[in-house]
Amino acid sequence: MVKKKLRIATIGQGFMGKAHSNAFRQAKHFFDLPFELELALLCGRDQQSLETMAARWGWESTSTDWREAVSRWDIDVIDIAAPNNLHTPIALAAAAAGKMIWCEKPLANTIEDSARMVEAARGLRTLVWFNYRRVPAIAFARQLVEQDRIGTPYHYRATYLQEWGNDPTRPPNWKTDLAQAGSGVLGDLLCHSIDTALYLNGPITEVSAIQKTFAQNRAIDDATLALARFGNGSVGSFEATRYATGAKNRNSFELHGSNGAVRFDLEDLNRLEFTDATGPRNLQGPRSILVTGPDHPYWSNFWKPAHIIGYEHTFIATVADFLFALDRGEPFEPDFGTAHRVQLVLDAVARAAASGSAATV
Ligand code: SOE
Repeated sequence: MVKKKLRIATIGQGFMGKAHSNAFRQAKHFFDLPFELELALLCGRDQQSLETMAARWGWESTSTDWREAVSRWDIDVIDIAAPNNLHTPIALAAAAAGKMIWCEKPLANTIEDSARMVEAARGLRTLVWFNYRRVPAIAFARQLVEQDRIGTPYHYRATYLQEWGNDPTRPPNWKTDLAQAGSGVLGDLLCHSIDTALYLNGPITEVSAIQKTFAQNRAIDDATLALARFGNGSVGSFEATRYATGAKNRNSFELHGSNGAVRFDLEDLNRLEFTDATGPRNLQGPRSILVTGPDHPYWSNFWKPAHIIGYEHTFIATVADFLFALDRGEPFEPDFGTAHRVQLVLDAVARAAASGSAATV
C-alpha cells in the first residue's frame, strides 16, 4: 500500500534538531506508521554545519531562513527546535500558512504568547515535545494511577537536577541568555517536571516559589524551587537547578497515595519503583520494576524484555503516537493546549517567586 507522505521542515540544528531527525528516521523501523515521513528541509543559522548535518541525517535541502520552510507549498509539518524566543513567531507564521506544527518546549516565553499560539493553531494539528511522557516507565506510572493503584494522592515530589551551570569552562549559550531563553531552568527543566506532574496527578491550583541566580552577570534563574497545591487535594514540591553537582540529568518524581507509591529517575530510565500499600504489611516495600516487558507500554515496539531502551526512543514514540492519532482523526497530547496549561503554572511560579507570596494558577 502506498502511504500518505508528510514532508517535514525542522528549524533548529542543535541537540533537539538531532533528536528529532533521528526520530523521523527511526520511527518506521519500530512502528507500522500510517504515513511516510520525508525529511524535506533543515533550517538553521550556520550554512556549513547545516550541510554536514543534512548529509548525516538525510535531509533533502537546507536554508538559513526559517521563512522558507513556512512559505514552501511542499512542506506539511513545521517542526520548531529553535531557541525559545523564536517559537512564537515561527508558530504564528506556520499557523497562518495552515501547516501542522510540532514545537519544542517551553511552548513560549510568556503566557500571552502561548495563548496567541493556541488561538492561531485552532483547527490545526499540533504537538509539543514533552517527550518524557513516552518513557515506558512514566506511561506505566500513569496506567497505575488510572487503575487506582496509588489511591488518594497525598504527595507529589519532583526534581530536575543538572550540574553544568557549575562548569566555569562552559561558554555561555542561548540557554543562558534571557532574551533568547526567556528564563533559565524554569522554562528548560521545570517545564518537564510540571508537564509530568499534570499528566500523572492533575491540575495545580496554587504555588509558592523561590528562584536563585548563582552565575555572575546573568539574568536567568539557575535554580527554581516551588511548593504546589493540586486540585485533587495533594501537595507537591519541585526543584529544578543547573547547580546540582553530581547530577547529570536527574529528572525524577515520586507520588505517594493511600494505596501505593511510584518513584522514577531518568538516570535509570527503564525502571519504575512501585510500592503496593494494600497487601500484607510484613511484605510491603518498594519493588523495582524493569518496565521493558509484556504488558508494559511500547514493549512490543522496541526490544525483547530487559533489552533496554534510551532517551531517543521517547522522541520516536512521540512522533509515532502523533501519526496514529492523526490517521484516526483522534486528539493527540501533548498539544499546544496542554503546553499552554504548563505555561500557566510556570507563570504562576515566576509571579510567586517575584512577590514572595503564593500565586494562583
Ligand atoms: C537541558 O540541558 C536539556 O537539554 C533540556 O533542554 C531538555 O529538554 C532536557 O530533556 C534535557 O536537558
